[in-house]
Amino acid sequence: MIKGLLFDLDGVIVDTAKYHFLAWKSLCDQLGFKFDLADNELLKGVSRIRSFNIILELNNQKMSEEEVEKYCTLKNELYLKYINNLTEDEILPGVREFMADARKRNYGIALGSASKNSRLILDKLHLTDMFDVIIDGNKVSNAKPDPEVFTKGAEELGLKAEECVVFEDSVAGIVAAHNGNMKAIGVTNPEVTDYCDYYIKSFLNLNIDVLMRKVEGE
Ligand code: B16
Ligand code: MG
Repeated sequence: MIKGLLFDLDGVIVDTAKYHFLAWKSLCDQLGFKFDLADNELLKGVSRIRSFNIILELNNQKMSEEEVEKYCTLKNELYLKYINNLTEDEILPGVREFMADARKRNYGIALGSASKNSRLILDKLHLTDMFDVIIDGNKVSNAKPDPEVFTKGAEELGLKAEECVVFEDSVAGIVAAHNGNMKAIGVTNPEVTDYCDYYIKSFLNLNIDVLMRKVEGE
């Protein structure tokens, strides 16, 4: 029986991918690198450092660890300019209502995000209180598709992996859930339909009992 819900952040709760794109694009323009929306798709669910390494690979470039760190810091400064203006209006449709309903029904709720900015983002969205547990890029050493972010979430909720289900918009995140023996519900991104156990377009008007019955295959 499912007792815990593990939520990815970017692409599930809020569309911050567009701000990641603008920040990476601005950095790439400064460096004379190519970077477009198709490239940005490869960075969804991927850690900041890995993201920059993918950009370097796409541009046939190599940099020292120090330089990588320097440019990742710069990218984050550019990204935070957008995040500082984030408001509750940007919560994806139906998310707050779905989470409030899940809390009423005593599901454990955890965040499982690669982002190191997740606390700030949840605060800006006034959603921090919805979570029993927050696991993010500051708390894990292995990035998705490693399951660490979700196995830690389940552990801190006091639940077994098979008692949890993951909501994810990225292939890396769905593979991470499966690597941790958890079912994965694909959200918002049709590109993940072939990978997830069940797909929802959005949380709008989503009935949690019906969804859980489908996921548990009853
Ligand atoms: P930050 P998620 C991920 O968040 C994003 O999808 C990914 O594009 C980003 O590079 C990563 O967080 C790290 O974010 O630079 O804020 O630490 O989808 O796992 O919630
Ligand atoms: Mg995501």
